[in-house]
Amino acid sequence: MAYSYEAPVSQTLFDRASLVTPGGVNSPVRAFRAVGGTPRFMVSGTGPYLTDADGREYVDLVCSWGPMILGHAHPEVVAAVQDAVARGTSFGTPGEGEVALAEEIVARIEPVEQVRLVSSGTEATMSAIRLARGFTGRAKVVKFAGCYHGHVDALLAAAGSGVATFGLPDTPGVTGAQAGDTIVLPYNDLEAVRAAFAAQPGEIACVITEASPGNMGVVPPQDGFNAGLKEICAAEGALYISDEVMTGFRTSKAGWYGIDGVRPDLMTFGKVMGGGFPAAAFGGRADVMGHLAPAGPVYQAGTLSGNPVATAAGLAQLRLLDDAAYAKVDAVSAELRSLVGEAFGKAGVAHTVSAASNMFSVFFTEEPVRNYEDAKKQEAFRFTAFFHSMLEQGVYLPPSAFESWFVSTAHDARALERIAAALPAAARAASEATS
Ligand code: KE4
Repeated sequence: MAYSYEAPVSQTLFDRASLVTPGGVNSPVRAFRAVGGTPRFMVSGTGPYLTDADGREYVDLVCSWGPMILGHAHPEVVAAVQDAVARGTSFGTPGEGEVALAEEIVARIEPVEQVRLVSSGTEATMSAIRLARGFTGRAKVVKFAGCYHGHVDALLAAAGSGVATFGLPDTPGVTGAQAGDTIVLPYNDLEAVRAAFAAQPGEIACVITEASPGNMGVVPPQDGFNAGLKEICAAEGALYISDEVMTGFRTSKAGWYGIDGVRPDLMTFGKVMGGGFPAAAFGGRADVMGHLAPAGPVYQAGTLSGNPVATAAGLAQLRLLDDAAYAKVDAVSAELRSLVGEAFGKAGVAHTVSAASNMFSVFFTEEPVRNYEDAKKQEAFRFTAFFHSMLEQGVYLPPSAFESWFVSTAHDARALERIAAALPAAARAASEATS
């Protein structure tokens, strides 16, 4: 597909990057492989805007995949970082900032009695899985197709042939042994979960789920699903792990837990809690967390865990996220969802705007989307045409139909007007697209 708008400086940078880094990127989704074209190399961000290496400004609807809930370069977050960095960047010792961030998380999220800071969401989920296995003495892990929990070997598994069969490696490099203890089930299917436990009684250490999935597009848990997972895990002696790396501190002050009130045994966090820096966490029941080294036998560690600059950024951001901030993000998301639905409606494009709190995405189908199989049935080629029309008009969407869109408190009327102005032509491009 030829794109009328080229990005010569980004292309030159991409050519350079591709010589020294696989695929030219440090995280695959950034390479635009799902939509084609030249990945935009961004040089700065302010509020709801990003500017690329060719000097083009975009309204940003990725927000660094969730973290930038206050917009880019928020002055109070920048000031907190500048203050911290001037006093040194890493000491490899305990510090007051990591205590304060841990206290902030514990204060906000009642099921989190103790928390351990790490540097990425992947580290958080990997550690939570290990802790669940160490605490229960069991090996098996249940996850759901379409849910992404970072590039953890045990969680890069595809569904086996049947409900209770072992997971299969979903990528080269993950061994059968690493995936073999993972059971991959259809999302929103409690019967499948019950069947898996019945087939392997006493062997499943935990069930891990995105609290409200955003990595297959936004596919919310159906009523009672998360409560059902909690109930089954409690009855079976397994731990219920809610992955709130994406939803945490975004969908409410207490993340998705603040919405459904289902009490996990362990939770994972990332993105928003780092204020744009590498800071993530896992936490939950004190009796479970107490098994973690050095208090207990389950080993886990990290050179930059609780980094003083990262914790300063995360604390500054969380302390600014009061009820008014969440009301603003929710309102911006609701207005944008309405604009998007109206544009696709007028263009006669079959679509579903799927929302979970202020996270949302668009599926190019009007059939219900309850799981990954449903999501894959959409006419994703229409997203490609839509994406590039929006990009050419100065709106930066996630470069995949299977990702969540993100907004911030900084997305003001001017930013929404720029998005609204771009939507009609982009919706028409989606309508005229052919597979
Ligand atoms: P990180 O290791 O990328 O910090 O977090 C992994 C992770 C864990 N759990 C959930 C629910 C997540 O969404 C993620 C990461 N999300 C992706 C966006 N789909 C990050 C973007 C990327 O991979 O570059």
